[in-house]
Amino acid sequence: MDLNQFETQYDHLAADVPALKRAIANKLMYQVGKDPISARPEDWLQAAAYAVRDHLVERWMSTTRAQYAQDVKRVYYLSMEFLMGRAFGNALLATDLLKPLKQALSELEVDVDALFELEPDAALGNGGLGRLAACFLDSMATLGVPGFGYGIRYDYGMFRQLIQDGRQVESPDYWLKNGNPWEFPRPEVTFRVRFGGRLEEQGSGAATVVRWVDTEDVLAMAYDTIVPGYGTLATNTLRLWSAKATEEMNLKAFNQGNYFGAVEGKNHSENVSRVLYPDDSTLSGRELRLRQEYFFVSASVQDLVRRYLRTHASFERLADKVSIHLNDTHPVLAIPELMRVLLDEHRLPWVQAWALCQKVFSYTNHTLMHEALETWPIDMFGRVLPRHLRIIFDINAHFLGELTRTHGHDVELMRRLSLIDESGERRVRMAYLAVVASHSVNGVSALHSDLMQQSIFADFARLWPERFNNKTNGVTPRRWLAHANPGLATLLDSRIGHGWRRHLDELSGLKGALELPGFLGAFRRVKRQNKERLAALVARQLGVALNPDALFDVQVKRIHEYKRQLLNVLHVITRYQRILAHPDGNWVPRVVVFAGKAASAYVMAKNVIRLINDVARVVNADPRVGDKLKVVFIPNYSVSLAEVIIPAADLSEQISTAGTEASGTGNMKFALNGALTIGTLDGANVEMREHVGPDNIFIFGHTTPEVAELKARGYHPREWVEKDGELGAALEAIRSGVFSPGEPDRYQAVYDTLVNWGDHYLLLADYRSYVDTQDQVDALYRSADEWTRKAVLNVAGMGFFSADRTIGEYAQDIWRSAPVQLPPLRRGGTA
Ligand code: GPQ
Repeated sequence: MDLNQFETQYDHLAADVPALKRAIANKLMYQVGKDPISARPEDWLQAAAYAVRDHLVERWMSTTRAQYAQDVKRVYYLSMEFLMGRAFGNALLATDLLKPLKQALSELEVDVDALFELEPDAALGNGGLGRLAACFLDSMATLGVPGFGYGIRYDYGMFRQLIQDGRQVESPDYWLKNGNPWEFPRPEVTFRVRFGGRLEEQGSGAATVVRWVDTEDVLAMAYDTIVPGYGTLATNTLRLWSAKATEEMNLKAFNQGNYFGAVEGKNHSENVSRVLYPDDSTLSGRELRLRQEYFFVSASVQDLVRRYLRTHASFERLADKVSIHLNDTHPVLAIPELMRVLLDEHRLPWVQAWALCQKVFSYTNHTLMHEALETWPIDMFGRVLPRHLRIIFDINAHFLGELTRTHGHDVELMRRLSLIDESGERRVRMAYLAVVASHSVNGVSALHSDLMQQSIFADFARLWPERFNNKTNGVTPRRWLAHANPGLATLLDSRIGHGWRRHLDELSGLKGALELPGFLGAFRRVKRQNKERLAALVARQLGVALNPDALFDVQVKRIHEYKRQLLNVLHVITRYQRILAHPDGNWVPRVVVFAGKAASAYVMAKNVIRLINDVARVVNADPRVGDKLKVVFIPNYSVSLAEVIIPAADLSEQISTAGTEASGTGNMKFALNGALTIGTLDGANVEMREHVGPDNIFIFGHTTPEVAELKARGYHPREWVEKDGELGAALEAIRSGVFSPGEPDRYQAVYDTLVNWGDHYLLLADYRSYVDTQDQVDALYRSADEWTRKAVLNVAGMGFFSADRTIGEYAQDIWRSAPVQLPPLRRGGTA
């Protein structure tokens, strides 16, 4: 085909205001099908989104063409979760269209800011793990890494959280109800995914052929979303799979006479992509979850093998052209699935297929917490995926055979390392399968990667030390600074230039700005404006008036016992009690902000949400307190809410028990936006302290070895209560119903968890050090310039925590992939 005819005929998209106005009006009428006279804001939003999307399409096509022409190595990032948030602002950043688009819309008499607020978040993830995947997509595109995201197009994303009478109520998030202008449906890209059935064997020994028959099938249909890079032509693809009933299912519906019954069956098979499991860092263990995991990895593996075979005649070069990265264990079934495709469909010998797997796969671990480590009962597994269970048994037999050759017949070692847990109900250990099949296993912060090799994977780390490595997490500066904090972005541009968006290390240039006249004041004014923006949101949503001069102390993240929101609450109560004791004291006014969702079945986390709301109600209504202390729980924490909350924070709470938070990424976003951190030496806090300097971060509490020692010695929470009057008083207020006068024993279980049932996460042992450190926070806040200096030094030290740095390391050390070569981006968006 003569591609030039397209080049010459295509009317290059103009980015000036009149052209954008024409484009938007055009989309409104011919794509959305609305008369401007009756168009709703939602219709204008769609029209504007289509108009902006057009500016990415040419880049997308030239990137894909270049990838093929250069036969690059492709990186497939498999993840059950992509917590993307809104797409519009990000596309405007990439295309540099924010200003002209605003102008165009206002000339069309559309309220621009209200428009952006109408876009639903793509909330296809729970928290840190899913948001990390989204930041990584952004960085892969920006660096030109030929990266594909593969995941599930859930009809319902993370639930919407309502707070009713102080309690969390979940409501479904049907984010697709107005259509999704950012996706391209690909009905022609559809794969058959098989479940159930039984195995038939022919032949024996090495020549055995296994056939998987009588399966119940589902179709996986692709939906593509453009992932724009920043400051580059390079764009990547996020391909999400949606379940569709097979033709047989449709025919059955037609022929059987039992129309409704058959359509029900069709609905049933389409349930596999219906809803995101809202469990963060816990294994749900449900069969539908296992089906979801297999559904999306099967479609992805079939798709990437087909793409490889388009340009290669054999599998010889597979490992030079393909990397498959497993984001935690959720996509680990890709391993037996690739084995199945190579063995059963392409008849490769076992040894060759297995060698390819080990070169292609790499795996990231995101937690050491026992309740999150995936294992599946053999019975269920065998019913849903009999062929894959057989392959896993074979992998295990080869692995244990090899172990015996190298380490002798050590039964205890085999029991510990086996892919099958034989203690009790037999279960498949998904994390072990990932380690055995991958050439690289990484943790997400220096501390976590060390602990991972000392704890859950200790035996494997002794066996294959070269396989284990660290890749400290990072966040994208485009969304989390340029987009979320335009005020700070403008100030940075004026002092250190524009380059930090792609080279975050350039933030270190801020150190030189510290002494410039007016800089600290300008920095403070930006923070103050962001606090006003958040205060307006809180006034609107909760009817609580916040004083923007107060210290904004913020903890936003999933509600989890190990993250210790309750420790924060204990401090709030202590502060409240101190204020009541000395109402005329010279208090530093504080606003304590909480937000976060609890898994729907996590009773203790839901209790914590209710307690926060009860404490807030009592404190905020107490006339003796006034502006000295305000407490708010902002409902429905999400990416788009984080974009408003984080830039407004003075103090960032990162207070998990040392050794429990794998990395954290919120911690990085706060510091990047000029908040000081109060935190434990946990996860990436450890490295943040090194990068911002120990004088510019508030560290408290037991360290990881101290936690271990305390537990080994025998931890008795009651002893810690008895020696600390303020701690006793705070706990007693919770227990006796000060915050739930209508139901005084409402928080008996919360109290018991801490005082009588072991205080598993050592809140009481860290309380004193935490509260004393909070006093130091107050003292520093009294000297505005000193505080601001430290805040600036936090921003200046955050260069390392760019997801671009992280992805650069993955590309170099793990994937060994080179960037696609493209002409530089010219203004106007084309090559
Ligand atoms: N994380 Cl295993 C999740 O958000 N969900 C999960 O299911 C698991 C981990 C988080 C982890 O708790 C954070 O410390 C990390 O910063 C984040 O993954 C990304 O690595």
